[in-house]
Amino acid sequence: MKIGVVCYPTYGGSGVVATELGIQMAKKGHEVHFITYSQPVRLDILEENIYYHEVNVHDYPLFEYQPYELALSSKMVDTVINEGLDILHVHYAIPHAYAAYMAKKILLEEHGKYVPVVTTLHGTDITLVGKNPSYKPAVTFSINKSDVVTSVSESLRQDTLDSFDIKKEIEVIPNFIDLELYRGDENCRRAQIAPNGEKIITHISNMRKVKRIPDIINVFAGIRAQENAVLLMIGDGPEREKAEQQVRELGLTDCVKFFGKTNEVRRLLCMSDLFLLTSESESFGLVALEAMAARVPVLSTNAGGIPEVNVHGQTGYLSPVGDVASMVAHGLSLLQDPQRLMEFKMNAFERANAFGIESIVPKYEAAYERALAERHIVS
Ligand code: GMT
Repeated sequence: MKIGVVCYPTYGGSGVVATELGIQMAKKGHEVHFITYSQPVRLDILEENIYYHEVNVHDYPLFEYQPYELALSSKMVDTVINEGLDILHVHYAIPHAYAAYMAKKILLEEHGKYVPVVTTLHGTDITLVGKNPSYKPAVTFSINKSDVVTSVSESLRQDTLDSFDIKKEIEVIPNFIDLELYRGDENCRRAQIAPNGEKIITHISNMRKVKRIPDIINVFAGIRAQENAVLLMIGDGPEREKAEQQVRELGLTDCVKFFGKTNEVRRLLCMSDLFLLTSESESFGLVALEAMAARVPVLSTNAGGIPEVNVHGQTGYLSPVGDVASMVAHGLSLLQDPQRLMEFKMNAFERANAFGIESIVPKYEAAYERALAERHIVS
C-alpha cells in the first residue's frame, strides 16, 4: 500500500503515534509518505519506504491568519497524484480531517480518483478544541465524511459520541509501544541524579494547563516532606515557567530538575521509581504507557482513558482529578515499601506488554483494507 500520513510533527502525543506507526508500516513493506509542516521529531527520512513532503504556507500581507488547511489539502492532492498514494491517514481531527475531506473531493472531481481517508481521533481534538462552537460543525462534518474513524481509547470514543452528532462507526485502536526499545539494558546512571539514594519521581508532558502542572509539584512536595526524593520534569510548554517559580517558592530547587525537551527520555525513565500524571483530561496517556514499559509504576488521575492503561492497585494508583493528598498517600505507600514497589514495577511492565506494537499495527492495516474496500463500493 502507498499511505499518506498527516500529523503534527510534535515531540509527544499524536505526532509520536503517527510517526511510530508509519515507521512500522514502512518496515512491513508499505510505502509511507509523511505530509507535515516540518519533519516529525522521531522520523528518519533515510529509512527504506519512508518519504517526507513538507507543507509550505505562503504568507501575504493581507492574511492575519495563514491558510494552512488550504496548503495542506493542496499538498495532499499533489502527493496523491505524483506518488500514486492509495490512502490518506490523518491523525488529530483538527484541521487534518477537514483538509483531507477537501483533498478527497478535489481528487475525485478533478482527477477521477477516489482516495479513502482514515481519521484517528487523539484527544484534545475532541475533548477540548473540537467541542468549541467555532470548530464543532466542521469537525462533526469531517469525521462523518471520513471513510474509517478510529479513536485511541474507549473513553475518547464515548466522548466523541456524546459531544458530536456522529453517524460513522468509531473503532477503538489503542496506542502502542515498541517494547524492543525497553529491554532494560539502558545505562541508567541513577547515582548521577540521586547520589544519596533519593527516590526518583518523574513527569513528562508538554506542560499545558490540561496537565495540571501545579498538582505535580504539590504531590512531589507532599512526598518529599516524608521521603528523600528528587523530581525530574521532562518536556516544555506554557506552564513550565510558573512551575519553576512554584518550585522556588516551595524551596525545592535542589531536588527538582527541569530537563526541557530532552532525547534521553528512556534513560531517565529507566532510573525512575514513580511516574506522575495529574491531567484533568487525557484520552489515553501514551506517556504513562512509556513509563510502564520502562517498569515505572504510575500515580495518575482517573481522567478519560487513563484507567484503560493504568490499573489501580496493580500498575500504580488512580486518584480523582486534583486529589493531591490521595496521590501523596499512594506515592508514599509504594516508595516506603520496597517489595511492593518491586511488584508494581513488574506489573507495570507486564501490563505494557498488552499494548505491544506488533499486536496493534495489524489493526490499522485492517482499517486501511476496510477503507480501500469501501472505495470500490463508493466509486
Ligand atoms: O496532550 C498531549 O500530550 C498531546 C496530545 C496530542 O494529540 O498530540 O495527546 C493526545 O494524544 C495522545 C496520543 O494519542 C494521547 O496519549 C494523549 O492522552 C492525548 N492528550 C489528551 O487527551 C490531553
